[in-house]
Amino acid sequence: MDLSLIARDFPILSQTVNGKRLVYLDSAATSQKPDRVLDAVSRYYREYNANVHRGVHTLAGKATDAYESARVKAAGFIHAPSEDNIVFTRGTTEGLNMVAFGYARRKLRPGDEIVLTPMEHHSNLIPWQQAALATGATLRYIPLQKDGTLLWEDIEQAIGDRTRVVAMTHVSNVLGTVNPVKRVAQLAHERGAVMVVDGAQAAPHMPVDVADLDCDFYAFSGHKMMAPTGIGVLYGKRAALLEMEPVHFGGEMIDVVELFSATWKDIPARFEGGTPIIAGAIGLAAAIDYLDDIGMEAIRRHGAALTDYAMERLGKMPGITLYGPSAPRGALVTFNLDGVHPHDVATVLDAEGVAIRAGHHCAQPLMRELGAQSTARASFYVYNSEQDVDVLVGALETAKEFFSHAIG
Ligand code: 7TS
Repeated sequence: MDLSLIARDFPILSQTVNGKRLVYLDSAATSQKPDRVLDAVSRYYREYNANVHRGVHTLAGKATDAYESARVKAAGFIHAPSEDNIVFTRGTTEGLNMVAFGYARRKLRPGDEIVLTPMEHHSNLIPWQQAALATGATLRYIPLQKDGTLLWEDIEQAIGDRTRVVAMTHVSNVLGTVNPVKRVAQLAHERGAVMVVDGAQAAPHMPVDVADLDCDFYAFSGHKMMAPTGIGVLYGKRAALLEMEPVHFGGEMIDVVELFSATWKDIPARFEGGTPIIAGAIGLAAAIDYLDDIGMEAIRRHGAALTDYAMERLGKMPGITLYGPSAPRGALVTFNLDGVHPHDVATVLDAEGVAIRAGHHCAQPLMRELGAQSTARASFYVYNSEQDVDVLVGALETAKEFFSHAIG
């Protein structure tokens, strides 16, 4: 597939913003959606909108088939052994909360340890703080190297006999660091712990094989991989899901209900209380088809090439501080323009039609480690090109000029 033509599939990208061609460099926050996904969602609402699993009428059957085939598709996308390993969620945040509250909180005892890294998104940090508070378990952090990576010796030291959970991001949304989650999962298992992976920034950008990683849980969000907002996936090993309690109780998830008690359906239905995110799952299936047609390995290579190019160009600009390791890394660059607040940088870039994110990126502890209040971040996806990076660099030159009084 010719990647240079892919942007045409995304209607939103053909607009101008502030009189300039829109250069969307904020896909780590949320990706844009191709026609195929928009059409699939629209078709559901226009042609077979119905609730799932409960109606005998034709539309209900069609909707149920589409919803359940999305589960099969999601399983295939991450090489899960079965669709029963796939719980549909609202996104990564909900998936990680389910694990922390439905699984870990039941298992943790005072003195047990939860091992994390300082680069975690708040979604993979606060649920564990809460689980620790509720159970008397303690949090332990693998220290971060200056270049934003983890040392294997530090990982080995942090994961001990009291570790019950290791929760780690696959790819950092700030540093771009790719963590060795397969090796960590192996170590966690040797020490009697479960491995929980935050895949929010990995699943959209590289081939993911949960069977090969051998992690116990893997959570990701549809909206960062071309699907609508409000749909995500929590993968769990069968044994782990069987030990997890539901956190949402109500319709759809029950087997038999008495006045004073109830029993649950099998996994994964027991985790999907209430009317599920039907349109979202259908959109996710269309997004997976679209990504598969391009090929996840091609997407990974494209992101890596653009990131290398951006690192090289930004690295040559005086006054720019870059954060995170060199390759391998996720498809993003995080930086600061010396003496200028990233929000001001982002505002000047916006006037040039360039959309980036500025702030703490939901990783306040990491910002403290980096000694930065906040940072600017440009993130790429398959619809971005080297030309987009050139526009970014040009807009940064404009910002530098604009703020030259501030940076002397
Ligand atoms: N984990 C990581 C590594 C993330 O990057 C994000 C979202 C989440 C979890 C949470 O995902 P959600 O879909 O449940 O919200 N990250 C970002 C970001 O970097 N900018 O905006 C959202």
